[in-house]
Amino acid sequence: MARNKIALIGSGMIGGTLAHLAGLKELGDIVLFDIAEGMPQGKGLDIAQSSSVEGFDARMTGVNDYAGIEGADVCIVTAGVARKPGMSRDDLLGINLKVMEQVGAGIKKYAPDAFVICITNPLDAMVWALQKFSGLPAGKVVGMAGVLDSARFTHFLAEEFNVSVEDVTSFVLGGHGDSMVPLARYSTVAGIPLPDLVKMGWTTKEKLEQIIQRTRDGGAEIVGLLKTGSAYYAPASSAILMAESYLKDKKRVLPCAAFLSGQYGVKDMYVGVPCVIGAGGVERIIEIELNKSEQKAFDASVGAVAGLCEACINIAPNLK
Ligand code: A3D
Repeated sequence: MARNKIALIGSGMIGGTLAHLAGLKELGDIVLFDIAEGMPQGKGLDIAQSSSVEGFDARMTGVNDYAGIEGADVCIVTAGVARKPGMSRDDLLGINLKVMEQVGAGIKKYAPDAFVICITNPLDAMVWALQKFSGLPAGKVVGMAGVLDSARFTHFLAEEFNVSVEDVTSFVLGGHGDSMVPLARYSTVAGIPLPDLVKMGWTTKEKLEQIIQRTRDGGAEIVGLLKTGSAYYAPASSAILMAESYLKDKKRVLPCAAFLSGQYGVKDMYVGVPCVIGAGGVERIIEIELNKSEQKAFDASVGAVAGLCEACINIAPNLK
């Protein structure tokens, strides 16, 4: 059987890390695409030279022409600009929307059968625009955000409880970042929900609130420390998990920005919800019942995403 082909559209900090991880996991042959000449070629060559040391077989190719992504099974999109200190994700909207138009056209022409994972910010609006620009089926275009947000939540919870990250499951809904909705009652340590752990004295309500806020601000905390860009290791790991679930038909249940056509009462928008990712793309969207306060937080998150989509339509009326 021929190897899968994975196209990385944008070969910056996340793109390079994606290539390295996809190689280490032998997910397929990798094409790094970027508008910067020489950079995807250089990164591809560097990673390819690590393969003999690490012992993996994957062809790494760098290209500046969309023809190079032809026939890709998976496209992971990070093209655009990342945040600098003081910038919000939404400040990136105007610039990255134009980038999504080019990327969408490239995927439509050369990789119309691919499973597309968008990472470019502001995520929920960019994945929505990318699906429209590319014309691919909505179930084959998803946004990566929830896996990262829940990875951050899980990490902080494991630190608080001094237990293995493997025994913590966390559950987030809604838009990426500031408006995300962590669901404490569905987040567990070895199956024990967080509210029970508060009752058992493992932590306090106040500490839990602090952890939730730190999770919401997780991206900004790293931007503030790095000063020159945003997080890339954990975002890359998160997108690779989604790609692997698709390529291996693992049917993992992962929080993704998925196209909603009435689920949760939302239509024609991408919002973070739990999805089953398998060979069919987004095979199922899981609708859970929300209590009053969760519903209020979810509605606020949906409102924030709707505002971003409106801003996109003002710039590109053809998105309507
Ligand atoms: P960076 O290292 O700047 O890489 C972006 C790359 O895109 C650069 O190499 C550019 O040359 C390239 N690029 C710019 N315009 C185009 C174009 N028109 N066509 C093709 N390539 C182009 O950024 P990064 O890798 O750190 O981050 C990439 C994106 O991911 C940014 O928008 C971030 O805000 C976003 N991001 C999202 C998350 C989520 O959880 C959703 C997390 C972290 C970063």
